[in-house]
Amino acid sequence: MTTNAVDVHPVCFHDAWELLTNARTLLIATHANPDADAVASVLALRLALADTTPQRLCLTGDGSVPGNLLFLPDAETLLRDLSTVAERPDCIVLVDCADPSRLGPFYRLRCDWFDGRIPLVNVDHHVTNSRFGHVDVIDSTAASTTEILTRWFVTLGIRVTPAMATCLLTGIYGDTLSFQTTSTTPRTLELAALLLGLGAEHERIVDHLFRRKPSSTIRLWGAALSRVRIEPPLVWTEVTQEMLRQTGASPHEGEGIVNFLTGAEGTVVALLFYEQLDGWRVSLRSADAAVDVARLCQRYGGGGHPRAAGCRLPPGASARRLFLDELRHRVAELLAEGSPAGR
Ligand SMILES: [Mn+2]
Repeated sequence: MTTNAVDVHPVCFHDAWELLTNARTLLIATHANPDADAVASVLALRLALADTTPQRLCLTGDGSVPGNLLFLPDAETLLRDLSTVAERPDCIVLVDCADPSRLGPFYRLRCDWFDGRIPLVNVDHHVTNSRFGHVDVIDSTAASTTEILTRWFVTLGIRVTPAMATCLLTGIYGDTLSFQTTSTTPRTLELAALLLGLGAEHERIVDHLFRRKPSSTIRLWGAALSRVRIEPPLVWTEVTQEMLRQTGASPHEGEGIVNFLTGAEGTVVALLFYEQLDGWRVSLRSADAAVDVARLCQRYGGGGHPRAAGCRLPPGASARRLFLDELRHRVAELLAEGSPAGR
């Protein structure tokens, strides 16, 4: 196994494991609008702790699990009705969360659990992570949170079952879009190979993440792609509440659209605006290393990764237009600053 200077220190792995295994009741949670890495991280950690920590409450911040992830081991048993959570856990582990507020509805419901009195383990790979844990298991060079979990288990000699391997590889496949993202490193590929060797179900993962799709997804993509605006260096479209109603799709079915738009001829940043009840959720992708969209999003209270990030905007077309105008200026500046030889 390759190691390098940015590895999580083994002491962190030990400290975090000790906290989790000494807990009587443990909450394992991830962000709202969960993606494959988020759900898979919760499930892998739940399985890893099966023998040591019998009482594990597992949930996503909004109680949702995308339908294409229900093939994962016991995914259907994640808690759906967040209001039924009563008992205070004596330890919490958040996975794939740059900040506890990323839990969304659950954070608002139980914000007193995150005031520092309950020991908190923070396992994440977002460069914008606010290091809020009592133990932070953070590596922003990891391609996914499950990549960190895999290294954690390997380092401590925790047995990785085929079911765990399927979860862990699913997170890597999801966050790297099948090893396409620049976050994919030799270590990512080595760990993926290791997980395949441990019995991860490759065919099922690829099938559920990248092939199967409901017909509502096709209709939603059709509607969103028909509204694409190519305004170099930006390309953008939207998923409105009206489009969701007309196509019968749920919001997460639009998640891949922004990746599809990335790299459109003449453009550098792709954006997808999701209409929410309280404004817009914006998802951004950069096709150029000189443009760090996580930093651009931080100016609006958002964050993420250099090439894939998000933020929120107030409702209305004018807020969106202002954002697009400012973004166009910033991107042009960044491109002018970047090395001309690089393009
Ligand atoms: Mn992730």
